[in-house]
Amino acid sequence: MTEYKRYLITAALPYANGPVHIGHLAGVYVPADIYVRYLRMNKKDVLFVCGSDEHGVPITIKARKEQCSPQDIVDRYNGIIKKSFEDFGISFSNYSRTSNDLHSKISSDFFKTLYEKGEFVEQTSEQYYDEESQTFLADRYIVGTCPKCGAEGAYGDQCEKCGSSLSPDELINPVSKLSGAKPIKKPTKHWYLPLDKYENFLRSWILDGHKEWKSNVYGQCKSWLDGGLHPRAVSRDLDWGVPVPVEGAEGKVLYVWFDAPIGYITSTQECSADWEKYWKSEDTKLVHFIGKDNIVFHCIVFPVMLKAHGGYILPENVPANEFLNLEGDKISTSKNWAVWLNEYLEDFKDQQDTLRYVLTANAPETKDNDFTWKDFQARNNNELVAILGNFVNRVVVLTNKYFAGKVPAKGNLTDIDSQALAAIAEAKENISKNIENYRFRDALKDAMQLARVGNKYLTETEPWKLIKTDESRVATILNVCLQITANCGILFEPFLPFTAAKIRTMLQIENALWENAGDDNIMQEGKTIGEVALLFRKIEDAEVDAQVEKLKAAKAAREAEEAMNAPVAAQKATIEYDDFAKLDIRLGTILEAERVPKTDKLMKLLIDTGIDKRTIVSGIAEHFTPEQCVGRQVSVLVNLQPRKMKGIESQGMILMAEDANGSLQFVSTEQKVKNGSSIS
Ligand code: B3M
Ligand code: ZN
Repeated sequence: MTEYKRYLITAALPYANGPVHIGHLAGVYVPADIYVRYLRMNKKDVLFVCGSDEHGVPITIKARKEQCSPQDIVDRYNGIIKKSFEDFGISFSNYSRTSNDLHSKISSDFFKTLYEKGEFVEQTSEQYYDEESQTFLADRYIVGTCPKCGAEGAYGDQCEKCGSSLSPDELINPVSKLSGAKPIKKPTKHWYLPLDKYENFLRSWILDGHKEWKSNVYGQCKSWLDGGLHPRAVSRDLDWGVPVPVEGAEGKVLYVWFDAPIGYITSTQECSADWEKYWKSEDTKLVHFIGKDNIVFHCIVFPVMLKAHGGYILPENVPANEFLNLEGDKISTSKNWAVWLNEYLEDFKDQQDTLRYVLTANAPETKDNDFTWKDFQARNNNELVAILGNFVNRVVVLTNKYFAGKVPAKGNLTDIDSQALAAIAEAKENISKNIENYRFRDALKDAMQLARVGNKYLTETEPWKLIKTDESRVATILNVCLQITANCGILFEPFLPFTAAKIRTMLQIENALWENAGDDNIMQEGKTIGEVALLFRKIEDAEVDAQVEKLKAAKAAREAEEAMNAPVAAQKATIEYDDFAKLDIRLGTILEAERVPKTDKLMKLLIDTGIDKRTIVSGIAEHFTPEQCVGRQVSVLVNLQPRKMKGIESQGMILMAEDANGSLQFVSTEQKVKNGSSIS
């Protein structure tokens, strides 16, 4: 690895509009933390900065929904996020927030510098405006049909379905997210960063200079560049954000994607008086850990900002990951389909490393991957418990039992011993190489391979059978095992810091320096070890089943909430009284109900209308079972022209309440009413 004097590692600033979930962890924070821990273990000078991204429309939308201020929202989630990162062992040097004063000043000054250098293009253009709520509809305040994939509900800045980034003008049938109204166009002035002017610089910096970047990252940059760059607005008409620091910009703030990456600089300034060295000196290696939806901002927009400003270094690498799905579906904060870190930490106390392990072993490094609770359980029980945990436990217990907790003599090594010991140096070398190349999944496999070798060696040599007859052979075996265990206590540190620390405590190893690993005589004869401690516990079926149920329940609750809040259909055109008077609506009781064969939707009902008993076919079979229908009173439109459905004549129609989601409910009277009573 090229020698750098210092390292500045950034992890994407999470939006403070919800807790952090496993998708964020797998994509950004776990790999970044592995990398940083590895660098620190190699005695590198490292700053690892992050913070909450507290501006932008997702936050103001959430505040509006909860009828509180944006500041309330970011205070709440910044607290939750910060604490859960700490508890999970993400070892930031500093965790800042973009709503603090220092950040306001730094991002404002940054803008001013570009402004004074004449780097912006000022332009007045027609933008969508909601007359009802008197606001311009930036980014997520406007929704419509995606022009690329046709999905409904695409946002003004991005379609979550196909991932395309969009501008509000591209949306088909745009509506205001605030009022549901059709927006009008109104002129407004904004400042644009002319990315197109920097195309040559970007081409030579990325396409020629960074062919080693991950292919997903390089490929996205190339397609942006080949598609042609355009000036990008860096201001918005909003009242939440850093005010645009120039005259004539009242009511305008910096675009969240302008101030957020500057948050990395703020966070660095907060934790180091030497911050300039980290940002301005060519012998610093700057690496941005992000998810794939942030590639354009970190590889194109922010570098152009830094370049236009002057004096700053550029990222050496941007190892973006793909997405992690959950139980086969896309993780979604808005649909409440996620495993939230703060909840995981409550449900699985002291099991941070199990999640770290699963997310790394299954990291979406080269393609989207799926997290399932069954896989989580299997990896915990079959890998962590059965291999690493089992091995370490047996070694510590046997050493305490046979040798009173003292490292026994190595003695004469046979082939099988030497082979097992050889795995130590090999593991160290492979892990180092893979971590340095951002292949954390492979690196973890290499570490696990060492535990596997140890576990297999112990099983094959069976010291418990030899102890009565050949104590010196048992000494050799346990000495070899202790060397492997000790190395696990160091080599697992970047991945499983809680577990590695426990191993080191058991073996009384003081520090976790990378230079100490790879040694097959790290545990010297006569050294005392400590008591055994539990590394991993088995996870039961009931626990993971409960998690799947919890997921489904959370999603259903959100759907119900959305349906409750969805705008109701507009009133229909006015009718004459006579039109209404023609309808004959009666209360009736469902006597019998059965599904119509070979259909999903239709239910055949026999109804006592008070007038007669008649058959009505109704499209309610997806919502109710026949048992739920029988005995219910319903309103029946009795004088509707009879109609044949699937060969059955339906003599009327039952009336039900239908919400925005299309879910149906019986409309019932407070008390039973005589069948045949009319509704008028
Ligand atoms: N908050 C987007 C995200 O969470 C954004 C990252 C900012 S990094 C400067 O996906
Ligand atoms: Zn789309």
